[in-house]
Amino acid sequence: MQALTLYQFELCPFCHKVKAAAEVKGLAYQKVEVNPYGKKELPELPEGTPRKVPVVQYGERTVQDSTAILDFIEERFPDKTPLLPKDQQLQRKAREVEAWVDDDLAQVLPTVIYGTWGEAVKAAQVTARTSNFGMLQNLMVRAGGSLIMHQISKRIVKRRGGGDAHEMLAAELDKFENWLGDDDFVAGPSVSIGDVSAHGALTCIKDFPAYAKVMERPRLAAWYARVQALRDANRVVDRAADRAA
Ligand SMILES: N[C@@H](CCC(=O)N[C@@H](CS)C(=O)NCC(=O)O)C(=O)O
Repeated sequence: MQALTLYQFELCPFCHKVKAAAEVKGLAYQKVEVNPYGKKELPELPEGTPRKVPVVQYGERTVQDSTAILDFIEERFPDKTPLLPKDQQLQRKAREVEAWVDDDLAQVLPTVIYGTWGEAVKAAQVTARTSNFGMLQNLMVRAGGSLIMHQISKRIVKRRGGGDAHEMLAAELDKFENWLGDDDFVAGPSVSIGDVSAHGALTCIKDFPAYAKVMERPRLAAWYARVQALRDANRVVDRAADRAA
């Protein structure tokens, strides 16, 4: 199978959603890191559509938006670890969890990555390690990106009524744990788009202190390890083909 090409930012929760889905399904992908200033690496996109990551290319198809991308790969590769439950009620729940990841979890995560100046500096260091850019460009992109994200995080916290970013994340995780209950996966007996969306988004904070808080929750930690095991078992990453930006 030809690899998917994923245009991404390393610390973007929506891009991590796509990586989690591709890995659980056993689809090879190559990453192209996009410079947030100018985003020149992006392929041609239809006029009037947002120039945001993730974007996936597969053959002639270019797909934007993580939810549309997950639908596309599900449609294109239905037999590889199906992520959409056949049961309509379970499917609705899986989609509901995915929508919560997009609208709530992915919004709150930057606030614990970049919320304080200390966290923003740490974020610049983490992304610097994973970058394909040259040294000077890397420094500018990462430090500048962290600065902007720090401002954005302050706005997100304000928009959500203020308060502590880590408490906001805890409230969102409570919601997920309620959905999960004592089950292995969030929408029925098998892994679904709900699980890969939440798992992918949480992967974003793996190198940050907030991750330890997630892992203090036994049921959540067990679920995280369960989905991780599927990603690890099925992953086919075409790392050699990762293109420098
Ligand atoms: N609804 C989109 C959201 C994508 C999104 O917000 N991406 C951010 C990065 S996390 C982005 O590309 N921002 C760049 C910009 O707005 O200029 C999805 O699910 O893919």
